[in-house]
Amino acid sequence: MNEKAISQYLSFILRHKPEEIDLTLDREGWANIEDLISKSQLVKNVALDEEIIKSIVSNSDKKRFQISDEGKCIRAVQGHSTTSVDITLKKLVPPISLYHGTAQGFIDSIKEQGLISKERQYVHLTENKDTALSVGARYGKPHTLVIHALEMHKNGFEFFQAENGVWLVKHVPIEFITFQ
Ligand code: HQG
Repeated sequence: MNEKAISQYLSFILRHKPEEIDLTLDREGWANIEDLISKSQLVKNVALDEEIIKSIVSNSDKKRFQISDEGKCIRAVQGHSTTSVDITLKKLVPPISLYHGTAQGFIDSIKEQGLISKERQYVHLTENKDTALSVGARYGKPHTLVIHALEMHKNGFEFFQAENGVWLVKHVPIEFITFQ
């Protein structure tokens, strides 16, 4: 496997399906690195070592992963669907506007329901328009939506920011979305 494939594998295990290799994540999402290496080999025949894991963590364009201070554990900083994880996030006042990247095929449904988190724990928002475009392009013709984040916050919605800067919110009702 090349680094990209290993990064996708780590995202899958650390965000979605740790049970697939019988790995335990704590509430904060941490997994023991030695365990991850031995169980990946045993169950999936995926060959990992500390060096490749640390290289992927530091090269991740979106800073998806974090190594614990003492160097023994790894976690994904956002994007989880597994309900075994509930990361303590910084609750912050958001900027006036944030962006959400989506695809053409979802627009009608978003116009009815607003933004929902689907399988993940949160709706993901970004300060960067280009990031939103590339996130949306994963599912088809991309669309960038403007989210009136500060207005939402004034109306009682809680905003969190993950370690890598991604903004997280549980739901975005339609009245706070501008469709461009
Ligand atoms: C859409 C990536 C229909 C939503 C990125 C999105 C991100 C609706 C898709 C992170 C809807 C869910 C998350 C509604 C939302 N009706 N469709 N009511 N509400 N949607 O992958 O935000 O590269 O779960 O617009 O950088 O695309 O993996 O979420 O298109 O931070 O590290 O449903 O994943 O990071 O898709 O991406 P996802 P997302 P990584």
